[in-house]
Amino acid sequence: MKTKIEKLLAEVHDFKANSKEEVEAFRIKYLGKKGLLNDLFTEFKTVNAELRKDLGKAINTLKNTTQDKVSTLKEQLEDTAEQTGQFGDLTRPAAALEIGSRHPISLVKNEIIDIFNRIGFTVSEGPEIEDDWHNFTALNLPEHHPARDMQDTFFIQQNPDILLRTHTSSVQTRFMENNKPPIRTISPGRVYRNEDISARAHCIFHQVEGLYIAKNVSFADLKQTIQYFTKEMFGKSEIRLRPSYFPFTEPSAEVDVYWGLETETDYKITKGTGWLEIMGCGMVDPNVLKNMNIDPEEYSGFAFGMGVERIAMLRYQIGDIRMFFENDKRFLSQFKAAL
Ligand code: 2NL
Repeated sequence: MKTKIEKLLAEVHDFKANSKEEVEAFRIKYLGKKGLLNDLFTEFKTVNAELRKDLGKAINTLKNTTQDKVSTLKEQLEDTAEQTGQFGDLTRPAAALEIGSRHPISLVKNEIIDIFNRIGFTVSEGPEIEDDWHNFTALNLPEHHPARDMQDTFFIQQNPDILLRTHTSSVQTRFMENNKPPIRTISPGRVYRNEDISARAHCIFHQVEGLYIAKNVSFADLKQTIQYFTKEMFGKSEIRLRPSYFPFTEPSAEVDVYWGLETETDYKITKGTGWLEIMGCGMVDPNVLKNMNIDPEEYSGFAFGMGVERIAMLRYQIGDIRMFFENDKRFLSQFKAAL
């Protein structure tokens, strides 16, 4: 009997299992009601007194060893099930996260905001659905004014008083209603014009307009401010101001920056002149100040406006404005590293 027990003990020691089923079969074989150990205990009852102590010890050792073996194997199998089972290998490297990127329009808009923040301009925002007063009339564009044809307007439900803003000047008329001079603010935002879509124009685009109203603001202040901006934005500070017309400024000017004629692209985008138009500006028309209850005898101001898409196209050498609105990931993912 002693040899039988020792043989079984060696078997238990050497037993290996690959599944819970195998462990369970092993448990039943040894520890079950009709298992080998029960057989041993039955046989043990017939053993004579001399051998009882020694054999009893051996059977107990076998029983305990078998029980330990079963629980150890069960634990091991559960651990591997967790590691390689339904969740796969939990120690494997994680799948790479797809990191998004800012839209180039946001990048450029934020940079413009940054540049003007540094010289004391705050950011003001307003509604995209506007009324006639804030978008047109207050800006020296009364009904039937021929300049209203300069921008074709989207109206809301055929109501001629409610429209999608055609420029963010509407934000600045609201700002002047609610704030007294000195005023130093820029208004970035989306604007709408009923235009045919092409490589150069879109019916939805973005603007940043600036407004500065205080005592003794002069055209020289305007020029210096714009020169500071072109230096910061493009690294170019040679500018020229060409006389122009806007209903809300007098005098008005178009701003050109000297881009250079170093590359073939420079030739193409400047039509061989080296100069590039980047924004419009002027001294706030006294009529606009009066409309806003600001005394033009006491205060003067300048204003400017630029298209963010145009600046972004120059900045990143993008040839077609429609790229900004297509949300093609191949285009957008190129701006991951930018700012
Ligand atoms: C352009 C030209 C301009 C303004 C915008 C403005 C706003 C107020 C009063 C006077 Cl509240 N002027 N804005 C002035 C001159 C030009 O924008 O080409 N924008 C894309």
